[in-house]
Amino acid sequence: MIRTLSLLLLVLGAVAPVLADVVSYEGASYPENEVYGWERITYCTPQRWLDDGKLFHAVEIGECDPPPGGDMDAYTRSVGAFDGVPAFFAEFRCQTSGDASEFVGRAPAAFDLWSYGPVGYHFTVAKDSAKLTDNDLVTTYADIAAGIPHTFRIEIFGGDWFAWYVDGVVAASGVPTAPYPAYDPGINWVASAYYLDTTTWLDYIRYGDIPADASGDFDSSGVIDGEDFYFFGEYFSGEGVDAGPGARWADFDGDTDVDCADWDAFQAGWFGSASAPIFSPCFGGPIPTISEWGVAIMVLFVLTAATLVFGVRRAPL
Ligand SMILES: [Ca+2]
Ligand SMILES: [Ca+2]
Ligand SMILES: [Ca+2]
Repeated sequence: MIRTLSLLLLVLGAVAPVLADVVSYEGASYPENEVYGWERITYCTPQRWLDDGKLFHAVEIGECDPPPGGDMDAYTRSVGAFDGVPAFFAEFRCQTSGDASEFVGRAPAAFDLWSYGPVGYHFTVAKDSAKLTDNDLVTTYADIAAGIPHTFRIEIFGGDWFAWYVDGVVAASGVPTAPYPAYDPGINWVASAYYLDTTTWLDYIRYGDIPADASGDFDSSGVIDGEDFYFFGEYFSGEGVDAGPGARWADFDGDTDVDCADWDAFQAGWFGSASAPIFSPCFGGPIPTISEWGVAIMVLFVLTAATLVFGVRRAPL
């Protein structure tokens, strides 16, 4: 009873969703706090701050040792809860001022799916280039436009197939050496300086089971409810705009966009006796922010406390 109550209070105190089969970091607070549960590892004196749902890093060289190598701000956590799942994804959005010459030092920004076995996927991102080193140590580079954020995504189907997407376009694919997640797997986000000072920001990291197409069920919980609502807004693209591979679950009519026609289907499938919340873009207002969303469905969290306890088990805090 005490554990149930403490979990409920933890959820009510948060503005971040706690999901059953997806884990998300949305930049509303620092990753290592009690809601998100990452472990932070730093070297020298990295600076960081939060602004508008994003985690900013400023890393410099020369304050502790002469280069190469300088400030590092790293975050890690296990993804062992997803060992053996048949279809796994990880997706993050970021922007950095760092140069691709920093790649030699695994800088300026890095995202790793690692393990103690033969399989791993390592992303390195600069202002105008991204690099993927897959489990066969094959390296792929992708040019990206400087000065704007980019979305990186990987989908892994056991030991059968993986695909790496940059802004929704396949940049690399192949047959994995072995299934992943497996072999005591983990995930990292790292901002660091090797020869150059850099500013990097992270909008989100999301990973877990790939939700079923056209299901409206982002967290694969079996129902469409408040835990899916925020993400419907996140992937909403508007009529005729391809919402990308991360949004297939919200594209009910299969025409690549997530628009108000999809919203009609989403709310029609809403779970329970209560109506879906108002979704402003389909009623003439702005897209709700995560904090607005958090307040709006707080009552729903109370009513579905038992479901949330199950959710916490699959998304360890
Ligand atoms: Ca964010
Ligand atoms: Ca759901
Ligand atoms: Ca659609």
